[in-house]
Amino acid sequence: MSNNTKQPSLAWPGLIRRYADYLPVNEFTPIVTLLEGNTPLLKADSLAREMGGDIELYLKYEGLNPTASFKDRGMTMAVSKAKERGADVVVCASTGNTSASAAAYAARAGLKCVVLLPNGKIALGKLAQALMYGATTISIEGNFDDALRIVRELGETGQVEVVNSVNPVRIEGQKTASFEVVDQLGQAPDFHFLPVGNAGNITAYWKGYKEYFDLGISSSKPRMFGFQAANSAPIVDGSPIENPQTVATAIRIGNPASWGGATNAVEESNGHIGKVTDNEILIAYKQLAKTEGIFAEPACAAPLAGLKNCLLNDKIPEGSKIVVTLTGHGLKDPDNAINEAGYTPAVVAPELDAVKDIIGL
Ligand code: AN7
Repeated sequence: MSNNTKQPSLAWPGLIRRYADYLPVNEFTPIVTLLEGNTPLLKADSLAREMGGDIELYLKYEGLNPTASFKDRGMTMAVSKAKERGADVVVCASTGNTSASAAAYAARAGLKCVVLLPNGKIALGKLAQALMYGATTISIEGNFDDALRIVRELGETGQVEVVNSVNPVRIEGQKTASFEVVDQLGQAPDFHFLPVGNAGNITAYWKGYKEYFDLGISSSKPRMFGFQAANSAPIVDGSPIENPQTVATAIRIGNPASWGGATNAVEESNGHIGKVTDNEILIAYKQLAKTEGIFAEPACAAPLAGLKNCLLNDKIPEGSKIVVTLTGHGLKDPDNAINEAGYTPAVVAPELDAVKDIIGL
């Protein structure tokens, strides 16, 4: 694999080319990319102060990927490998973001894409993406876990390529987020917080941190702290949940495929897996946007709410460097945004004085 030395030095080549040495690709892999990765790591001093923590807080803003979620990291790998193997059709089950990403990368690769979605529980922006990118969209009268079960069965026919994170190359792509955090910070953080749904991402982050450590690129590894929504918290509660519910539809998952990966990350890193209520999620969701000017979808607020609770319980030593992954963009879910922010515009005559009255000038 060449590192594409012809690129001008400032051009980001996409994460496969950037991290090719650490990924299962070779010179014959057809790289399907939308130049994903290289997302900002934003220092969040105001939010840290509001949370009452004497901490160094950084936000890894994955909403700035090409389809506006972290899923693009795994999908550039999954679709590239599918193309390398000569697949014609990629298939996934999804709470929304995986389907948006799979549909985009399949379109880019000229492959067919089929997505299975839990009927009525998909944020509007994600559905719009899957439709616009031309995926065949099937609504399952059930939840994500039902959809994933069917996708696994489809995979066993050998006629389609499954691009859920049960496909190990998805995890390979997603681990590059940890590489970026270390490259951006100059070291690993003390703690890494993230939301947990199907548990692929916490598995991938931990793999990435371990690999950079084993290669001597970083000299420490973070403690991994994952958060589920209270009524969709099978790992915290210790058994699968038949009918998971949460306002954070991205993580409305009752039987995570990478359950073992998550518990392993938590055990090996001396980490923690916790749960937060929908009310705590919605408070943190609004607080992030108002305090930092960063709009992330509700699932991203789960680790922020979790961090607040950890600070209240004195679980975090003073001065700790903490990274929180904001996994998806706020525009994905306009319904929750408008419901939470409230939309009660002052409707006035089209005159300067009327507007000045409202402003109080
Ligand atoms: C914004 O799209 O499972 O624990 O089907 O969209 O790796 O599952 C999405 C998950 C966190 C949880 N934040 O990550 C799907 C899907 C956002 C997400 C998660 C998801 P995992």
